[in-house]
Formats: sequence, structure tokens, C-alpha cells
Amino acid sequence: MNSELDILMELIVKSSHIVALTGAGISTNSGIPDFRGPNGLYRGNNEFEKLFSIEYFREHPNFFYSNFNEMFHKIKNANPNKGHMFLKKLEDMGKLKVIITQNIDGLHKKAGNTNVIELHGNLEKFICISCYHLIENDTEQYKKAIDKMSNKDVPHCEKCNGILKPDVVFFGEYVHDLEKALTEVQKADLLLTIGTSLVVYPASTLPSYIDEKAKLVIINREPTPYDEKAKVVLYEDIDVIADKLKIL
Ligand code: CNA
Repeated sequence: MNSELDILMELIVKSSHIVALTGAGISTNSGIPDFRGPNGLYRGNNEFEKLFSIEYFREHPNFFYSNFNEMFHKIKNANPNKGHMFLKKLEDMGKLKVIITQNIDGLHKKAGNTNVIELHGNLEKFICISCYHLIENDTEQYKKAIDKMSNKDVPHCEKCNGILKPDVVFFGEYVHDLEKALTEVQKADLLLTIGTSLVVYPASTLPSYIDEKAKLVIINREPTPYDEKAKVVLYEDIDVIADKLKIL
């Protein structure tokens, strides 16, 4: 073990109220690309900014539905990896109290974690952008919407004929449960941020709210704006860290 890992292990042992803040990087080993990593969807593709913009979606829903189908099915079929299981283990040990995630893939819940705040929602529902009617997972309407998407067509609301959108937060929309997330961050004695570039507002501000006695740990393959404030920074793959920590 190198010394940074020793310190991380020691912090985990000493902590009793760990909070994790995760991003797309924790799911890349499940086959879901991130946005800003070396193989991220944004690299070399300016169009992707538009894909999750609510303004653009309102005017051009067909652009979203012609491009999102493949990613939707990739996410739906993905399974948790070692990084997710590492956090499940920390919860089982009674140390990890909550996961705050920017991910929409539902993989923390699939891994068995019970207290997960999904700031950007998930793909379990569709919502009508006109009347806000919610279409629940596994209903006939949900299945119809998926069929439409598979044909690269725009699904419409059965109530008002408005455009349906997966119930995830697009750029330009409010995130879910931000206050709850903030309260949880303030209760942490250790904030573990994993696989997030920490640049997407407002999740990116959360590490600045930790208690003055709390410790910040960053596990990310690339530098983040918070590295100087962190007690431990590991520029490594979360899978590698999970293996080296040997708590699985
Ligand atoms: P991001 O900005 O794409 O950053 C991801 C970070 O993770 C990058 O800095 C990578 O270097 C790093 N990284 C990639 N793989 C690993 C790994 N195996 N181990 C350690 N570090 C790794 O993503 P953020 O989450 O910070 O940005 C928030 C966006 C991305 C939210 O709007 C999400 O909804 C959105 N997103 C989510 C998913 C998902 O649900 N899986 C996928 C793609 C994008």
C-alpha cells in the first residue's frame, strides 16, 4: 500500500458517518461512458452539450430521441461494478450513511445501497413537459414510450399530447433534493467523492459545505477543483482503489 492509501484506510477506520458523492466515473467500469473523462461523451463532440439541454429539448425533442436510445439501453442493462460494491460494503459496515449521486443509472440502488439521493433523477419514469404527468416504470405507457424511443420517435403524453422526457434533470433544470443533500454533507465526518469532475453545478459546490473537522477524500482519474482542500487525493481508477483497500 502507498501512503495515501494508508491514510484513506485510517480515515475509513476512524470515521463513523461517511457520506459519498459520486459521479459518472464510478459507472465507467459498468460500460457507461462519462461526460468529461478521457473517453467521455463530450470529448470531440460538441453536439452532446445540446443532448441534455432542456431549452434545446423543448424545440428539438427529435434530436434527443434520435441520439439517446443506445445510451438508454446501455444504462438499463448495466450492472454494478467493484466501485459500487465498495460503497455497499461501507454501508454494511455501518460507516456509510448516504450516497449523493449525480448519476441517472440507478446502479447504487442496484448494488443494494439503501439511502441514495439521486440529484439528477433516474430513468425509471417519464414526465410530460407540458402537464407534468408522470409515467411510472413498467406501465403500458412507459413501455409505449420506450418503443417510440427505440424507433427514434418522440413519445407523447396520453393526457395532453405534450412531449415526454425521461424524468432526469437536464441542464437548465433544478436538481432534486439539493437541501437534503446539503444537510447530509454537513453531517459527514468523511466526505468521499468518487468519479466526479466536480464541475457540474450545484453538486460541485457540495464539498465546500463539509464541517470544519470533517475530512475530504477525492478519488478521480483526473484533477478536480477541490484537490487542494482534500486530505487525500487519488488519481486512480476506483476499481483499483477498491481492490487495494481489500475491504470487499
Ligand atoms: P464527468 O464530468 O463526466 O466526470 C467524470 C470524472 O470521472 C472524470 O473526471 C473522469 O476522469 C473520472 N473517471 C472516469 N472513470 C473513472 C474511474 N473508473 N475511476 C475514477 N475516476 C473515473 O461526470 P460528473 O458526474 O462529474 O458530471 C455530472 C454529470 C454527468 C451529471 O449530469 C450526470 O448525470 C452525467 N452523467 C451520468 C452518467 C451515469 O449516470 N452513469 C453517465 C454520463 C454522464
